[in-house]
Amino acid sequence: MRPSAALETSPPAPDRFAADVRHSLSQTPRQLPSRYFYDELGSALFEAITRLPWYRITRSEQTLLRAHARDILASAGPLTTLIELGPGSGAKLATLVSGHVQRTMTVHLIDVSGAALGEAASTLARHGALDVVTHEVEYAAGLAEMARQAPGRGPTLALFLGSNIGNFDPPEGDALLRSIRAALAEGDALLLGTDLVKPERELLLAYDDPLGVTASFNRNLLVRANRELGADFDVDAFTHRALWNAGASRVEMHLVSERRQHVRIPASCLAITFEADETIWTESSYKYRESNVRAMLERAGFRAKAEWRESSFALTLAQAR
Ligand code: AVI
Repeated sequence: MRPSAALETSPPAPDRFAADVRHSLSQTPRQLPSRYFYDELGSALFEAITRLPWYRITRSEQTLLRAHARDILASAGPLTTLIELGPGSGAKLATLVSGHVQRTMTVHLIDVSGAALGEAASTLARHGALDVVTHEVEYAAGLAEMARQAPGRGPTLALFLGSNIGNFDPPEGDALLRSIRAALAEGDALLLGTDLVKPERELLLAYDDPLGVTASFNRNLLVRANRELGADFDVDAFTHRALWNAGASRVEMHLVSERRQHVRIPASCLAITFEADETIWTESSYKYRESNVRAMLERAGFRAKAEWRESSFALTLAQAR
């Protein structure tokens, strides 16, 4: 039976989080957007996830960047500009350029989080030869802003690392890669990090770790909704679930209601009855085969030129056609 969702009559709050929660929790199945994981606590929990022995993406990528920085930069050709979407702490870009960049380059960092941009800018400031420009907006808007501000900027390498592409459904991922391509000139390069398909057991341990850090990361969405939207989620009454959807080639994370319960979210003008076992789908993390990565890049106007692999993780350097 379809669970009841009593939508109150007043208009949604102007706040974007409130409006997105209203929209996504009213879908069937119910959802919450994964981009809201990253408040201060969520970012700290994600940082903890990257140190877990079962979550290899970040470590594999750092290993590849450290081992192949010279080759990666050589394949991209002489550069004047770097762009990174979602730079995190700036550690990945610092690893790539460290000791390999002699002349001054401009670096554009794009992220919705001002705190992340501040941290990345100060990490990169320690690498004297970089001029850092930050864009505190969503990726597509940041790319357009960067292209407007620096029209004749010279050879450019864009970076989209950490398999962040995997958190976008394929049509959105294609659209994002197309907007990266639109911001670049023919011959510019893109370095894309993608997590590859691996045995289900390994995938489930990475997204449902024995220490329960990923469970806390997932349930923190409810903590955030309680704090920022005045919601009354009983956080203890929702269980973390990770599953491998082989047909769609993605790990899904859900929050499962342990019992029938009512939740009010005043800022979203929403009151919901969750049935026992009803789920909120909070994240998709797509896993790729190498041929999928090449095809995805082709569709967006790139040609894969070189690839580096470590423990089922790939860095692909592609050139804008
Ligand atoms: C940021 N993103 C690539 C992570 C992933 O693997 O999908 C987010 C994450 N979710 C659970 N663990 C890590």
